[in-house]
Amino acid sequence: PVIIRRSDYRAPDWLVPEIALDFTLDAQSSRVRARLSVTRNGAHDRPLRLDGDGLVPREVLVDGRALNAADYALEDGALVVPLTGEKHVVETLVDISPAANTQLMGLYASGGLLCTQCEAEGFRRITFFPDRPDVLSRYHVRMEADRKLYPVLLANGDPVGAGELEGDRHWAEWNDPFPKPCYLFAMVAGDLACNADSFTTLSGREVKLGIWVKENDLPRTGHAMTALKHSMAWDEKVYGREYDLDVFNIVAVADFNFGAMENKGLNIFNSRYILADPDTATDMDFDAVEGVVAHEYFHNWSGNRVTCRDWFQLSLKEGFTVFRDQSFSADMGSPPVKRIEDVRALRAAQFQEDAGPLAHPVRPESYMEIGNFYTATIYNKGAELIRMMALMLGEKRFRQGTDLYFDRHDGQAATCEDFVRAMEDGGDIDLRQFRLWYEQAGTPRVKALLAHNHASGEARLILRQTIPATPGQPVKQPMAIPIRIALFDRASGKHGGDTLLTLTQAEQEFAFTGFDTPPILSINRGFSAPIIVETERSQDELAFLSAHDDDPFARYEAMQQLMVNTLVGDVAGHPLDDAPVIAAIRDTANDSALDAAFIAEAIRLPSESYLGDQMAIVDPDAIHAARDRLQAKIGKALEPLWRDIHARTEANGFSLSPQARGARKLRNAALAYLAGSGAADADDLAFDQFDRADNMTERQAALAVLSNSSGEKREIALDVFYNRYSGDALVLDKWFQTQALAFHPDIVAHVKELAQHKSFTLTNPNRVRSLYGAFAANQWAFNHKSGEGYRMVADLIIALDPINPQTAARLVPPLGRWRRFDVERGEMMQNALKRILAQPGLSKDVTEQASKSLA
Ligand code: HT7
Ligand code: ZN
Repeated sequence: PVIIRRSDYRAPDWLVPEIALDFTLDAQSSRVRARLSVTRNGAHDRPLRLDGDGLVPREVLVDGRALNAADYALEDGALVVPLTGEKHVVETLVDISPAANTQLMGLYASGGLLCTQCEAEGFRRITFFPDRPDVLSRYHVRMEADRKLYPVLLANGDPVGAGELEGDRHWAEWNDPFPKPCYLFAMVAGDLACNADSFTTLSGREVKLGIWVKENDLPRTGHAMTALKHSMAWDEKVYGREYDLDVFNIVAVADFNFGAMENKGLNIFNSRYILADPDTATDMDFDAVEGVVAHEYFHNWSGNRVTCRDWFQLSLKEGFTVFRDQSFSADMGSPPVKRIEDVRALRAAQFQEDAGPLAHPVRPESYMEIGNFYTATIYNKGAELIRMMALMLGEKRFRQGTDLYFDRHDGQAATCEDFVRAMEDGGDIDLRQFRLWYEQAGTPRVKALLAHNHASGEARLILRQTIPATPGQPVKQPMAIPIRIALFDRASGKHGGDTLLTLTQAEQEFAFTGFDTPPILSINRGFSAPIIVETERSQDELAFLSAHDDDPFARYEAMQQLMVNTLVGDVAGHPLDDAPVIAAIRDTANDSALDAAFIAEAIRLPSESYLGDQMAIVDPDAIHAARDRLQAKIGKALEPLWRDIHARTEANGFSLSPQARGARKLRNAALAYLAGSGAADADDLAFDQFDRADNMTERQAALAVLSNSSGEKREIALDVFYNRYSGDALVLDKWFQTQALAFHPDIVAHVKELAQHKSFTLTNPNRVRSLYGAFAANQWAFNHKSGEGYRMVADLIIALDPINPQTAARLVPPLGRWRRFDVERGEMMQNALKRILAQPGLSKDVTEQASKSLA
């Protein structure tokens, strides 16, 4: 397969300022006529090359004259047309089949709808076009379709005409005045109902808002609409960015490879990020809807008005937009809890990626298949880079930087370098060394040593950074790392101020005066940098911070570290006293000054996979057993507390208020500890919660507890749940997911059975992820010593690849973690990868992931 390199970037040979698209839509066979106005870009004699994937040209015309097949060439699916002048009009006609498109890239059918997904390279499956983000065009789109099957016809931009045709057909025309790359093209045809609303922008323009879904789903669109309006107001207030078209439409579809897509004026969403009501969506789902609606909306500026020059710059739009959606969600809810959740997600996905064979820089140097680079590194680590710049600049100067970035690059296809330069110029800061964050993969490790001199009262903090070798990058340079610290006085429980240090050298010393007694170090407060910090703090010091640290993230982190030390000690056969952990959990849970959602986060045991990440070689069984043991001890030791919390957090009626949500989160945590304690009535309590809950947050949490149980209530609850929600795909996904994440002795057999279940299908990515994605994330189950987990996932990848290679490729990384496990498991994982690679006709997507994972 061909490797694309960043260093090979060359400006496009031909530009396409205008394109007119004419669709005659039909699920089996749709006809696409495209009229491109092309202009030569610079002095050269190269032909026009229009990308195509699986397209057969039925007609090719240049300036109205039909070409013979001998007048053009087809190379790797692309149409190559020699042209003599500076400007031409090139017209092509192709037929495509949405119904046969199981890859869900290009124009495809989903539940009776026809819809598109073009990012990253799906447009070339619709029509011949220079499918690269630096070719920006104005789009005029005409759609024609059966009026009964497809009464609603939507495309980017503003509607400019519609009408009836003979034979019960109709047409619509849309015009998008903003030049855009083809990955932002979108079109939807179907029988859809609309939640219609409006928003008045800061400058007084009225924008018509529409959320389009299947009629039955209309009552579940309210939360998404509120989120959209909040997002529009927030972007005006915080970034000074207004919406720019007269309409903004969102469509929800059931079959989607990703979360959602920011097409100009016509966002297309995986329905799981639009539909929410208390009976079917958890509080986390509500948050995800809010976050993804905001994310896609924010792309209108960070992605659409300013787009990417090439796909190596993907984090320019994704990292920045994730930072923006994270800040928005923090403002809408609890900033500390949001930060804890985001860091947990970063550590679970990105730190693992950075530590494995698929590690890559935030701005990668090469790829085989760009679809494989929609990663936690591009998105989440990319967001952390923006966050660090915002921290170093401060609010005002960061805003000066973003204002300059948007003004300077509006209407352009920009680079990560452009963004950094705008921060430097607008915010007056030197980011020369900081740029290494874009270049160097791997999570920096910072070792912190705190020395104290009684005589002088001086505390010296010595910081040492190392950045591990990653594929293609054996040696690294020291980075500029912003680290927020505070030094606590043991007697008063206070500190003299929060300090932002910038570590720039491999080793650096920072001195602080005025300490009669050795202070306690609170470090990387707020998780100011995406690094792994190693300290030599004792359990007592961590317990102190878990009670006194005024930075909520650092307080949470101290609790986590206390638990990690205890659990890792147990796994390694050096058990520590668990009394400090139990005391810290008790005191935190009883602290009336803390809000319930924070308490629920702080008292939560670290996940098995996070514990694995702390060890040189992951022992999934020992980790599982140690975590179970500690959970049981905490459960038993504090049983009255858990019972009390569980009883007093029961609500009378449903509310989405922060208090009500916090109470549910804490209630579920208490139930989990009670179940862990082995209390005789734990299953009854869980079943009662399951049965009486008026919301999915409590019902699913209770189902999760019962899924771990071997008692009779397990099957009853699973059956009740299945029957109650058998008509609701999104809730059935939860049914699969909950079982795949369970800690049940027969988990592997259960997952095997579920794969044969009548409701399981390979054609819906949500369903595949809900079973196999969840199973692969269940460290204990997936890494079962029989190797059955590896075989099952490999079989799935092989079966799914011909149907949906993108979704198949996303399941490869768990198999690539073989170096992290014992030799036997490692060999079985490698064998699974080799078996995948031996499949004839394997996609580029899976080939890239599997071959890199073996290297
Ligand atoms: N920018 C969007 C990316 C996306 C995507 C990528 C590959 C395959 C399918 C896809 N659907 C959407 C999503 C976002 O970050 O907003
Ligand atoms: Zn995005």
